[in-house]
Amino acid sequence: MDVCDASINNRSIYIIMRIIHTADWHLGQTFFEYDRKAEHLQFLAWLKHQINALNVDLLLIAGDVFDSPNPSAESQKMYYHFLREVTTDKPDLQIIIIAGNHDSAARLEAPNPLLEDMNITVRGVVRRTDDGTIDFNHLVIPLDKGGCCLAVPYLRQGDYPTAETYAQGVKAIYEAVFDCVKGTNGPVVAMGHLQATGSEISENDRSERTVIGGLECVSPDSFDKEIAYTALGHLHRAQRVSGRENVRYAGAPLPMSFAEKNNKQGVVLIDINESATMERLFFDAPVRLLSIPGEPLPLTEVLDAIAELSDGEITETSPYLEVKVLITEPEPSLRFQIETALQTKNARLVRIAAVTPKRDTEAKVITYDELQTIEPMDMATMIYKGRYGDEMPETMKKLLLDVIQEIER
Ligand SMILES: [Mn+2]
Repeated sequence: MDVCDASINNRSIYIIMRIIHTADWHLGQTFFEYDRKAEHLQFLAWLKHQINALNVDLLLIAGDVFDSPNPSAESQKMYYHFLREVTTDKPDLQIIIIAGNHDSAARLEAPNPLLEDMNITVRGVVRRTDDGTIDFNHLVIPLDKGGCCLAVPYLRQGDYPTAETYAQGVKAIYEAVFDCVKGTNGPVVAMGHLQATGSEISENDRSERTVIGGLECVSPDSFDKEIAYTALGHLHRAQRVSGRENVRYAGAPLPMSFAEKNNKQGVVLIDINESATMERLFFDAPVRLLSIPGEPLPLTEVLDAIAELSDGEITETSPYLEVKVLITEPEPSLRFQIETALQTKNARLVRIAAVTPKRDTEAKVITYDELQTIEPMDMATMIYKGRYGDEMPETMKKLLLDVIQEIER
């Protein structure tokens, strides 16, 4: 467990408040073709248990509740069911939710008239007053235990004051919203769905970039030093930002891609007293992500690695499997051989990553004139070498030559 302390500068704080910060649920996400409903339900049940067992006062959900702006009826049911149950079990719980870039801001806010009766507030849309100025006060939510929350949702262009860059616009809105609460009593907490400078994404993995989406980096200076805790969403790896203990990403509760397989998932528990104390609560994701072998290896060795996996019936908790194969020549039956080897195994194949060896990247430039005169056989051997890093095998050369001669005749 990592427990840290961050003193809250000079604000007179005498209230004790216990917060859980979570984000990036991505309800409705499918992992490759697999539905993750069962995993999400387990997380929500675990979260509900934590809230009750730890007597939490405030739940902050920092965006990307849903994976899609148009969530399925099933995903919405899961979400409302959770909200209903958790507030029934614990009527004094306050919940604040902001929209992320995956959510539809307006859709997430639509049930507010009903949710507000349950002490749940959703902020998705940045409102403007009749004269066109941003309604900063609307983003300030008073907290039951005293103090307030700056509930700033994911910001789209036009949501922030005029600025040269996105990052400057975001900074300006946080400063303006903080100005609204300056001098008031009680702790201030902030929320955001953004990418902060000095934060790390899991790995240089294209799939994660696709899931989180690239946002322009926002300086952590945007969050005033007097803010007791800033609850961020968007990055799936739990972390503090730029060494500031009290500016954090809770991380996603489920790994969203193989790049995240070594992350620890969970939520952050924050106690606000004279200082803010943070502790991570870990959720053991019910489905493991397996990636074999450690490094891409030729197919025969990959098949050996598959043979070592445990046998068993496929259930909804069987691991998701990625298989990494080093390809040095065309292997048309690759998928078939892998699937056959997996037949009795307790693992669900979701991806075959076929990797070709590192090769000279000096691509030979061919002029148009050369293209007119190049022999088909030379073209084929060149492309083969470029793709597999090796000479084309003699048997293949011979077969190809037969075909070429057949055509020429
Ligand atoms: Mn996001």
